[in-house]
Amino acid sequence: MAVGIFDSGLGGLTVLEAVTKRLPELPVVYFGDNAHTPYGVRDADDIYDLTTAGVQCLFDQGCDLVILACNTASAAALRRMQEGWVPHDKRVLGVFVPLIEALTERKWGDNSPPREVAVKHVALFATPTTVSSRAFQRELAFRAIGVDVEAQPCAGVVDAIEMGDMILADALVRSHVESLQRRMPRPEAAILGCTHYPLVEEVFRDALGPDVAVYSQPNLVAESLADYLDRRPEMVGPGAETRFLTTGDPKRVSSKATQFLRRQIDFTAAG
Ligand code: DGN
Repeated sequence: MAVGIFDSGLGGLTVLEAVTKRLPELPVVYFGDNAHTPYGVRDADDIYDLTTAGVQCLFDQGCDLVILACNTASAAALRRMQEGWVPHDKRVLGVFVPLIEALTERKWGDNSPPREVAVKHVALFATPTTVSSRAFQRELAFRAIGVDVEAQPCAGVVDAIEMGDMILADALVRSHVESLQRRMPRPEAAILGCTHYPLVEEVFRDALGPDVAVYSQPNLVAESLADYLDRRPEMVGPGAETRFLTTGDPKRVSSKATQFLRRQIDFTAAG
């Protein structure tokens, strides 16, 4: 039994890298819906249909636990999937909660009432769909009070990364940071609320300056997963193999993934 990692494209590879580093013995199947990326401009029903199709494919591959390593899919589809679609013997988890828990210094499953936290001004960078869902603000409101969140929809960044145009991605990130700083000049923390953004994390850090604490998902998700599996060892079986599936052209997707991760990655067609 393996853990499934789902993304609309290549961004979830940043989570996969952190997971395989933290849990080298874990068998993992990665699913990239590259034929339909980007999700950030699609409507919620469309994202729900695409996400359930991808997660079903991972269930069919023997994954009983699937991580939606895509904030856009988590924002638009996760709650609906958990409420009416996920079978009782399977789990689908999103990527917001580990990040919000780190920001609010809470442990997984701590359901005590919201409380004052040290960080008061938070910048959120995410896709237009994630920003308009207000899902991060909702999760934050469960755990913390008095936090002011200024959200910047980062149009175009995912597309530029998926095209491999890192010069364009760099320019777009800097202009989105500038635009946010006009509304919130001095955030104490910044959330990178899209799994593609760790690929341009250094640009965010550079544009935000040294005084802003940057919260990025891969390591936080890997740590939460390790903790979760510690308590539920029956959810995974032996074998450290990692497999990569895509709805796109496997040759083209493999070459981009190899370029991003700087190691050979071989995708096969999702059946
Ligand atoms: N990596 C996805 C996310 O975390 O939102 C990007 C979604 C997209 O396809 N735009």
